[in-house]
Amino acid sequence: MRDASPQTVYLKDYTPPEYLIDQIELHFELDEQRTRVQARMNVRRNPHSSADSVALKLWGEELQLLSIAIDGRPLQENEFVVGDEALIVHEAPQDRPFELLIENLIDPQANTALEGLYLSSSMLCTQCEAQGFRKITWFLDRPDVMSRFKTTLVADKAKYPVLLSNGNKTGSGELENNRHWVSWEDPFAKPCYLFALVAGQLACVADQFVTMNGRRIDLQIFVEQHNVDKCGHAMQSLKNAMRWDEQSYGLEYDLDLYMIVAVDHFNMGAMENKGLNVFNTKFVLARPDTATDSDYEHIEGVIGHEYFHNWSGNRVTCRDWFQLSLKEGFTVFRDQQFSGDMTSPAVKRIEDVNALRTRQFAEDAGPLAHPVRPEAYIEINNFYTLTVYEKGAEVVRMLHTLLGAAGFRKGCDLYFQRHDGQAVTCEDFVKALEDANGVELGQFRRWYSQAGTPVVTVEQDYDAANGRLQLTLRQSCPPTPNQPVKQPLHIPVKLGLLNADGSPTTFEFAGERHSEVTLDLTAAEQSFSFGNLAGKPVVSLLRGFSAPVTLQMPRSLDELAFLLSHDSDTFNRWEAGQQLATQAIFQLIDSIELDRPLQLEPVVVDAYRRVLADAGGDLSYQALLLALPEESYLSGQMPVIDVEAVHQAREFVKKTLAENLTEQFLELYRQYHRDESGCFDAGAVGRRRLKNTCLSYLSKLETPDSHRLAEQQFRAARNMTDQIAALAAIVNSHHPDQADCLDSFYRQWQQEALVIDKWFTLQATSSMPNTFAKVQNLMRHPAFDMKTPNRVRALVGAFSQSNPLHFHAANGEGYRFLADRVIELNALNPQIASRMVSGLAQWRRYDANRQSLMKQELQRIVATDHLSKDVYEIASKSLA
Ligand code: 0A1
Ligand code: ZN
Repeated sequence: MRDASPQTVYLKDYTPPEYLIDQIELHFELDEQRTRVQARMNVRRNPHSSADSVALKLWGEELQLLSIAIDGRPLQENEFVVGDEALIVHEAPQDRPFELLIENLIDPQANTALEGLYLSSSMLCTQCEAQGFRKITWFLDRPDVMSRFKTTLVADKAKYPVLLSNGNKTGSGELENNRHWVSWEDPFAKPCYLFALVAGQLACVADQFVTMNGRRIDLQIFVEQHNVDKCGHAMQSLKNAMRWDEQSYGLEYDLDLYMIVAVDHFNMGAMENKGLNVFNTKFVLARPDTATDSDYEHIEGVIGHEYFHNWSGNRVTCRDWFQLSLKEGFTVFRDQQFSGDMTSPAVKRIEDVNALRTRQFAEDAGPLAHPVRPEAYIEINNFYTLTVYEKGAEVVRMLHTLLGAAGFRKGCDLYFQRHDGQAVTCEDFVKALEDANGVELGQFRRWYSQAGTPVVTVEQDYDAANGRLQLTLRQSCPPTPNQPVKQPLHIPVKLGLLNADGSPTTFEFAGERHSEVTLDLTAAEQSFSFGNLAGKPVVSLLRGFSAPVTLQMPRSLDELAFLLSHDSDTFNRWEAGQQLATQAIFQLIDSIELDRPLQLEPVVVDAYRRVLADAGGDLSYQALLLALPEESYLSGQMPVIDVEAVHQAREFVKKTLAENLTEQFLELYRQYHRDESGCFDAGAVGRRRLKNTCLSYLSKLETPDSHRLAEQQFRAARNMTDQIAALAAIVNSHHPDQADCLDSFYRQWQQEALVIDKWFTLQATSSMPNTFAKVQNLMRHPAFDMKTPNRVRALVGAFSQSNPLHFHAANGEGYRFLADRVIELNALNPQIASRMVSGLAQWRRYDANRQSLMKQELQRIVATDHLSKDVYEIASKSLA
């Protein structure tokens, strides 16, 4: 039970701030347990507020007040009141600006929630988004209050030789008792969620970047000394991102210094604090022997993401937290474009869509579904969701598709110019795009307010006599919480047509000749007609996944195999393979449920044989064509999820393909396997990806040869991509030396936290029997720590979110285990606790037995004493 009933905040209740704080001077006397904060603020009434109260309410939590004064006069006790969440000055000066001076104490060491000022290993750092600044001092902690910050940090010189904050360094000096100080000034007004400070024994990796206007920017990455050899890729990614934003959006960096600090304890991936990003070490540190190719890609993406926020987020920020997707959806879209340009746009698009469909679609179909711009929250930290980020990026991508690249750029230019230095809304963004292009996007706006994944169905009618094809598209969207009835959306549907021999064909549409066209589906039902056709074409629809919808278009296995061989759209070609495998797997699931013998259709084996023989030379793409749809993606398409049947059917397909195509898999494996130390270039990455995909198939053979192949690669590997791929093959098969390989991996890497995270995850996600017992044992492993979010995610998160087979064990042991961990974490770190609840949120999708077991655990969580708002909101909404 919660101590008090939590308040819901509504978008419709937004009002402008009653006061503004133009400037704040912060003075910190840093100490692990007793940090003293002095905040000197220039406050004035907001001329745009129509409120008439004379009180000044400042947010603050877990703070100990030492003193408060206005214009130098200490306030009497009856002039203000301090509560759990806020400090209220009953009568603030109305007719003039005034100076408010507050002094308070905080205890960073006791801060296991990792919000506000906290201790990570031996360094002090901050996390203020969304509302962490109120754990540092009392303030108007809301994004539409923007202030200029000056910060002075005082600390012990030996323990905290490096003292960082936002902006430019303006001074430093020595003090008595081995203390020193450094002061910083950020010339750009910013909301307090972008404030940051870091203090610690940090080594600095430095470089420079010359901007398009010839300005020289210092780039500094701060890490613990033993990690200085793992910063090269992050630095290169930063420079690439800076250049890319200049070239693609005309946006230049604005301060003289850009700093990144890597910390071990972090609730999320990274944070875009102005001029001083704080990163989870996972998204900075990489060396070929410790990080996989996919880690390298994620680092590039997250470094880009945080850098791009400097404009989409910092220079133009959000008016309120309901507008979160204004900065997040846009910035994810920008980082996706960047990563695609750095590697392969085709591969990147497939990876992004795959993640969206397996994870965001589930969120959109469950009890936690919400619009890209939510309308209500209890705890804003719960709304850093796949919907706000990933679906938000799809919404921006659709705008890009509808306006074209040049029109979109014009719109962005106007947006940044019009709103620089402001806190604005999603509406302002769409308006700028409209105004710059002279278009009207009225109906499109529904993407921001309507939750749920639309379903689009297709009916084809070919008129052979006139060479005309008519397509009738219908859209609908299932109800979501608080939105029983849905309106039609503006859905861009990209289309191409193929001749019977597989070649692309041009066609007449709306009086013009096209080879590809984007249809504007705006009505619930709409027909489109294509002429000048020589024969009945094969339709390639929703190319590039032009809208985040579920397309229902019944096709035969033969037609899918045809598209897998011929579609010139790289996304749809991959999609055809996914659907082919999906249909084959669902046929097998039917057989399993009817207790019939299992048999894989020969057309599937033939299709994969052709992909193995040739996929056009892009090896990463070829590897993606060979990868079977994930269990969670398949489950998402079942009315009642049968985890065991899904697993068994998918494994059967994988094993059957491996048996029928052993020679082909082996040949490709041998062709691309190298004894290499590993470097992150497209050629090597593609080779490893394809080769390791082959290894994964071959390991399903469970023969002495296949075991030997995996173990040889494991023992000889000189890069983490190969080592972990081999260990995964070993851990997911009945390999005789599994225990020994796991032990030797642990011994080799015990000093590298990020590698040990992988070691936990591999074991937590194994499909082999006894996995649950192993997970329980790993909870007692000396390297496990509930206070380190990366570790919790690596073990508890991986087991509950990426091991459907064992987490959903019919006896409910997985559910009980997870609820126990959530309750434990609730007291330590509410944000992490609430993220773990998501394993139980989808309970309605399972059979009656599992439903009742999961529900019971959710009820047990809701009944816990001292439940945080975070966990309460997710658990109670899951039950509703
Ligand atoms: N704005 C960051 C994500 C972030 C959000 C909240 C955090 O703490 C609660 C931390 C980071 C980003 O999009 O990268
Ligand atoms: Zn972001």
